[in-house]
Order: sequence, then structure tokens, then C-alpha cells
Amino acid sequence: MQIVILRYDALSSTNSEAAAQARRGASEGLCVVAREQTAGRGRLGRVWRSPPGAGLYLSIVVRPRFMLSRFPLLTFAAALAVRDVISDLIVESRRVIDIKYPNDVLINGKKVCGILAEIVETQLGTAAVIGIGINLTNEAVAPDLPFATTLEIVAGKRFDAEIILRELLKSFRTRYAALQEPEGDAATLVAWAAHSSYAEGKRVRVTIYNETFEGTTRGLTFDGALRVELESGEIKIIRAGDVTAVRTTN
Ligand code: BT5
Repeated sequence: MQIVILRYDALSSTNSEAAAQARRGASEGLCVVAREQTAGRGRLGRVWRSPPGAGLYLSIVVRPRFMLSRFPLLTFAAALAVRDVISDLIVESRRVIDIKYPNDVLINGKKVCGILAEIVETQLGTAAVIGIGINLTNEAVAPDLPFATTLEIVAGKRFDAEIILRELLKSFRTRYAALQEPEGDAATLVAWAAHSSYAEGKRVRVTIYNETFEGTTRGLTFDGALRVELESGEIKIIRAGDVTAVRTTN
């Protein structure tokens, strides 16, 4: 994959711009980066806070060779790429880096990165846009986001956004290439589970639309859904919705 970077000072959302470029025929590897997003998006219409220069806001266009049903694995490959970079930057023995199902990278339990993968139909076939937001400086978060953190808060220093961008694209390229290998799905799921405390044996609360229930995680399905075992022993397969850890008191 050849990476071409398009830089903007401000965009409403790098995902929207990357999707527009994909519809216009952009090749795989196009990467849209903005210093600021005025309407950064999370999942389900939520907002991603993106003040100028405080975070890395980027979206990558991919045109995978595999089927649409396997697209959720793109988010996993992206989360692994972010994790690779963060664990190289900070000393992991003192900070716990975790991947929360399906799309957050956490440091010491707080969200430092969110990922939003979207499918885009184009004349060249089905593409996906993988949006990644990483909080760099203290300004990226605010008191109304108590579960957010930044690399500056964690490491006590500021990192060069350009270096993180370069490393992230390098790592994403490797993880994406691995995903497209013949046994790439399984390898990506194994790598994801190795780096996520949410994969197995975690008490979680799941919210899907208006339904909420608690259970214990029991691994991923082959296509990237999360298995959650209820008190009754029934296994639910989670493909959408929010999963949060339940603190156990013992
Ligand atoms: C996500 O959604 O975590 C996906 C975020 C993806 C952002 C990137 S930035 C580049 C690209 N362009 C876009 O427009 N988006 C992508 P979700 O799991 O729905 O989490 C959203 C929730 O995270 C919000 O409702 C807040 O509670 C919280 N949040 C918002 N801004 C945050 C921030 N900067 N840091 C940590 N948490 C934040």
C-alpha cells in the first residue's frame, strides 16, 4: 500500500473528507490528516473532541481484497497499530495499555484513542475509511470527559505529532498487510485478544439500543464479534453497542 498524505488545517471530519475522496476514486493508502476537526465524529452520532493541534486526527482509505463480512477486522488491525506505536512511546511496565472492545485504546483504563471505521460504496468497489483520533496534549480533553486521557498526561511530555503519524502509518501498513494474508483473520484476532483484557473472562455491561445486560466475555467469533456469557449460561454475540467493564468488589 502506497501512502499519500493530504493535510488540512481544519476539516469538519477527516472521515467525511476521506469518504468523499474514496467516492472520487482515491486509491488505497490515501490518508487525510487535519490539525483540527470542527465536527469530529464517534460512533452512533457521538462527538469526537478535536481541538486544534491537540490530537492526531486522521483517516485512511482502504480497498480490501476480502469480503464485506470481514471488514470489522479492519478496526482491530487499526487498534493494534495504535497500540504498537503507544507501547513504543511509553514504558509499558508502568502503564497498562489495553484495547477495549471494539475500538478504543486505553492507558491505565482511560481512553487515549478512538477508532471509527466506515464503509463507503464507490465506483471502484466497496472501500472503507478508517478514522483514528489520538489525544496528544492536555488540551485534547476536558473535565466533561473524565474517562479520557492524553499521551502528555501519561508521559509528562509532549510528543511530535509528525513522528507519531509516521510510526502509526508504518505500523498500520504492517498490520493491514498481515490481515490480508491467507490466515490473516485468525492471526489478527489472536493478536487482538493478546492485547485486550476485554477478550476473555472480563465482567462487562453491554448496552445495545435500549437493552442493557451484564455478563462475562468469552472470546471473539471468527468475524470479530464478542461473545458474552450471561448468568444463565446463554452466550450472546455482540456486534454493535457499547461494552463497559464492571468493577467487581471482592
Ligand atoms: C470513537 O467513538 O471513539 C471513535 C472516534 C473516532 C475519531 C476519529 S478522529 C479522525 C476521524 N474523523 C472523525 O470524524 N472521527 C475519526 P465512540 O466509541 O462512539 O466514542 C465517542 C465518545 O468518546 C464520546 O461520546 C465521548 O464520551 C468520548 N470522547 C469524545 N472525544 C474524546 C476524546 N478526544 N478523547 C477521549 N474520549 C472522547
